[in-house]
Amino acid sequence: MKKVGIVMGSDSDLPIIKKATDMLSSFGVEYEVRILSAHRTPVEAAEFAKTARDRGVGVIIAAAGMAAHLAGAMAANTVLPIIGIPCKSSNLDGLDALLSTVMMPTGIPVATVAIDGGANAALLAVQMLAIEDGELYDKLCAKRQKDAAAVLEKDAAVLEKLK
Ligand code: RP5
Repeated sequence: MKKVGIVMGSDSDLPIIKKATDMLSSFGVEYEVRILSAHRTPVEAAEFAKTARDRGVGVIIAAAGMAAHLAGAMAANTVLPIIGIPCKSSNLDGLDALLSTVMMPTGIPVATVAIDGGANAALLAVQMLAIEDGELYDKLCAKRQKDAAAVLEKDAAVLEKLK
């Protein structure tokens, strides 16, 4: 199975990435994690993207805050699918990173998840890998069913409580 490449712009993004790695681990999907910045280490970031496929990476998750160009920098250097996570910053609550990540020019797409959406980024990566992996597909279906059952359980509980 292909693995997931994960990059974050700073170690301050680690709590968001932890949500992604926890999710990937729950599916038994392997990943590699680096701290690389589009602005502070542009050469290394580009190299990471350029060599990702040769390392067995099938999809890249890139998390960054503020003027968040990391996902775009990944996309500029590989045709592997890129999932961008805009991270919340102290001043603009992540709107800065959201716009910087999502507003890519035609030809260089980035699939952008919600601000701080580490878990969904991982789920989307697993869904991409599951296109060619039946076992992974079945695991995704099982999780959907489990999550739905949990909501219906809460629904039944609240109905009982408010009778
Ligand atoms: C971005 O700037 C990083 O992704 C991080 O979200 C933000 C702040 O970085 P630090 O100043 O905490 O290193 O490049």
